[in-house]
Amino acid sequence: MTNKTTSKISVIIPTYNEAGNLPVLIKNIFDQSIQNLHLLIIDDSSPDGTAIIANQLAKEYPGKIELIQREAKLGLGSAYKIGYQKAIASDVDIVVQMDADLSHSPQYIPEFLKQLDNADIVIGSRYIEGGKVDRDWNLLRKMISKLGVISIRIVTGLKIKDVTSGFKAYKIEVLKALNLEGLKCDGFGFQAEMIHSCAQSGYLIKEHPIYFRDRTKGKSKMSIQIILEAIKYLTLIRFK
Ligand SMILES: Nc1nc2c(ncn2[C@@H]2O[C@H](COP(=O)(O)OP(=O)(O)O)[C@@H](O)[C@H]2O)c(=O)[nH]1
Ligand SMILES: [Mg+2]
Repeated sequence: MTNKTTSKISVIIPTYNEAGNLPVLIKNIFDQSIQNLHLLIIDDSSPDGTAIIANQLAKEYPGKIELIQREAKLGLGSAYKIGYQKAIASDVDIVVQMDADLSHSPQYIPEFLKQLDNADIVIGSRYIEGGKVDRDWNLLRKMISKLGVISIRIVTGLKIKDVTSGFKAYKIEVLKALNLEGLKCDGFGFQAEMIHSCAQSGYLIKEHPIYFRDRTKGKSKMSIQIILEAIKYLTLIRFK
């Protein structure tokens, strides 16, 4: 159904304090010269003025960037949901989602789009052959990430290797069919919840190797609350 030359692509980018990263990210995305590609930035009133930067960029790339500004930090999961709903309502064929902190390289977007010819969802994966986490991650950081991924795989029974990746591409049909309101997590658990729902609905999910580079500007919003939330909801899912 999706035709490469005419497909409308929306890249959803949630931001919180990413003023230093956004200009580089956006230039890198448009440097990929992907036809009919639009950006949807969802900013939660970042105190560092990310929205001001986003508005300036929207002027530099007329008609290509839309900014949704929310009045408070309402979380990653709900930012994605708004982005998906917006894409569904605006004739989009393919949704790509990525972080704004340059951990997800736009060079992979064309590769994801190609993979969607034979899949419903593509996951940018750090944990399949060819994928890698930042070479500067120390052993503890690697272990925590791996432990998270493995626990989620055990709890959900998912066969996917990188269940917490936030770099993905979806055919719009998938997002239209999912019960987005039924998703409860707001942090990185949201990624696993989404993939779990997609797998349960029988969609074809492919992993594509990526190199995950650490952010050099700004701070991670990962917190112990986000980890606990993921554990709680995924346990509920398992025993439902
Ligand atoms: N709109 C919005 N974006 C968020 C929120 N929390 C994180 N983000 C963005 O989501 C992406 C991933 O967050 P990040 O802090 O890099 O998480 P990490 O990579 O797991 O450490 C980045 O683009 C953040 O700016 C939030 O509450 N609201
Ligand atoms: Mg990050």
